[in-house]
Amino acid sequence: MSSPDGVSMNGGEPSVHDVVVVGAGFAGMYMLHKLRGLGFDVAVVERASGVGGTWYWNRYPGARCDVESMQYSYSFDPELEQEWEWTERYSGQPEILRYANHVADRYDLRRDIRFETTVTGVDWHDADNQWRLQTDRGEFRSRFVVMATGCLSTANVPHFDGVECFEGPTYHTGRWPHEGVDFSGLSVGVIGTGSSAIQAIPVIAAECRELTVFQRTPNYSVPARNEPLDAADQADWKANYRERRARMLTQQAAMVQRLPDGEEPAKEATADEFGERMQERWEVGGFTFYRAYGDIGLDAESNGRVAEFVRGKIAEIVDDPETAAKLTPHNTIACKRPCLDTNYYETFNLPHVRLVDVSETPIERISPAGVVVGGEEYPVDAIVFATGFDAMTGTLLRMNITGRDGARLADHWDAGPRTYLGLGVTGFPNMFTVSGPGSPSVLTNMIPSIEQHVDWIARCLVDLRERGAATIEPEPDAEAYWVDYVNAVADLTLFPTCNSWYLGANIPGKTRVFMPLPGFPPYVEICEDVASDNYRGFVLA
Ligand code: N01
Repeated sequence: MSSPDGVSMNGGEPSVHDVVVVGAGFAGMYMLHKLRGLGFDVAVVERASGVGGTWYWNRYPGARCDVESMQYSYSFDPELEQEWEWTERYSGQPEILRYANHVADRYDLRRDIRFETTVTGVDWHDADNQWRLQTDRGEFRSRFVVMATGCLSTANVPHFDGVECFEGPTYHTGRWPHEGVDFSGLSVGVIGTGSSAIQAIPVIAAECRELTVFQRTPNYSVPARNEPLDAADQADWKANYRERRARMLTQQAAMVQRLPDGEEPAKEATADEFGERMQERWEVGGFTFYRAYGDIGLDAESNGRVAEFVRGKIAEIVDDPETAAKLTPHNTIACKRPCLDTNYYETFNLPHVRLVDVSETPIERISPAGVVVGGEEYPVDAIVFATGFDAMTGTLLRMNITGRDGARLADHWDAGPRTYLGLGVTGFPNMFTVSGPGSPSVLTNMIPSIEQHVDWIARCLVDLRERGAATIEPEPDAEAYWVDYVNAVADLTLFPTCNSWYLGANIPGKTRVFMPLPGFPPYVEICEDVASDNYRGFVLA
C-alpha cells in the first residue's frame, strides 16, 4: 500500500530499508539525499507534517537564526547555493522554512519521508543484524539507523501548580501554532529569558496591550544588527563560496565572523584599546562580539571584563535603574549560549512592559487569571513558555532505544550521555547520531556540523558495504576515552561555570555533564583520522 506521504507501507507488514533516518530537519534531509545518491534504500520517519525540524516547530514571533544567512545554508550543491536568494543578514524562521521546503522539492525528498509518524520504540535484533522501529503508524526495519533528531527538539515545559486551570491559552516557543497567534489587545506573560524569549519579547511587546516578563536568570545579549542583505554582499559570497566554506571549517564555531577573531588576552588590553574594540564589535553586531579576544571563554578575569562592558550597556540602555539592575547578569558571559537581539533591553523602557524577578521568589502557581509570585497575582490573558528544551539527550531517550542484549540507552546514559565522537554508542551497533552529544554540534553553526557528520556517516556506510561488514560499533574503551576527552576539553573552558542546558542543568534531575565538545576544527580532523585509520576505535564485524 502506498502511504499519502511517500514511504510505502505494505498493509501492516514492516517497511524494510537499508537505512532508516529519524527526523526530516536539515540533518535528515541531507542524509536522505546523500545516501540515496550512493544507492542505499532510505526511509525517513518524521513526526511533523513537513520538513524543516527546528524551523518547522519554532514559529514564535521574532524567531530568526543567529547565524548569518550566507553561512546558515547547505554547501553540498553549488547550484543550490547560487540559485537561492536570501533577503536579510539573518534569516527569519519563515524564510528558512521556505528554503527547507525548496530543498525537499528540488531533490524530490518527500517521496521517501513518512510524515506525521512518531517513533515509539527502537530495538536492535542480533539474530538478523537489524533495527526494528516501532512507530504509531507501523513498523520499520533496517540494517542502519541514523538519529537526525536535532539537539533542541523536546520542549521543556516546567510544571507549575494550577496551570491546568488557567483560563487563557498557553504556548511554548518550540511548539508554536502554525496558524500564528494574535496578541493584539491582550495582556501576555512570558516565562523565561533565554535566546527564544530575547527574540520574542520585543515582537510580542509591539503587538500586545501589556507584557509581563518573568525572569529567573538575567541574560547577556548583544545586538544582532539585522538588516536587509546587501545585494553586493550576497554576490560576493556567491562568487567566493568555495573559499569561504573552506574557511568556515577552520573556525571554532564553523562560521566566519565579520571581524577577525582577536587572539590576545582581554585582561592585558589597555582600557582605551579594550573599550574601542568592544564598542566596534557592539556596533557591527553578531557573534563577532564574543570573539574580540582569544581568552573570553577561557579566563575568568578576561571574561569578567567583557561581561562588565555589557553590564555598562544595559545601564545605558534601560531607563529605570531598578529594572536595569534586575536585567543585569553577574555570571560568566557566554558560558550559556550567547544571545543576539533586536531591541531586547530597549523593550523594557516601554510603559506597558514590566519585568518580574523570580530568581529568589519563584513562580508560586498559575491562577485561572494569571501568574502568582510571592503571593501577588500578575493578571495575564495568555502565557508564553520560553522555557527551552531537554537538550541533546531528551529526544533520543524518549524513543525507548534498546541495543545489543536488550540494553537500554537510558541505562547506558544514566550518568550522562556516552558516545564515541558523538557519532556512535557502544552496544548500539549500526546506530549513528547526527550532531550527537560529544560532538561540537550546538557550539557551532549547525549546518556545516550536520554536513560533516552526514558525509562521515555516508563514507562509513560505503566502506562497510565495500568490505562486506554487517555491523559497526564503538569499542568500550574508545567510548570511555571520548567521554573523558570531552570533559577534559570542557574543563579547560569557562563553560562548566554556569547552570546551562549544555550541562543539562535546566532539567530537574538530569545528570550534569557537559554534552557538546568545544572546538570544531580539531574535531573534524579527528573524525577524518579515525575513518582513514580503518575506523580506529570502532569494531567492524
Ligand atoms: O531556552 P533556554 P531557549 N521558572 O533554555 C527559564 C537555541 N535557539 O528556547 O536561565 C522560570 O535558553 C530559564 O531560566 P534559567 C539556542 O541554542 C537558537 O530560549 O534556567 N524560568 C531561561 O531563562 C538556545 O540556547 C536561536 O534560570 C524558567 C529560559 O526559561 C536554545 O535554542 C533562537 C523556568 C529558557 O532558556 C534554547 O533557547 C532561539 C522556571 N521553572 C533558540 N524553567 C537562534 O539561532 C526555565 N526557565 C536564533
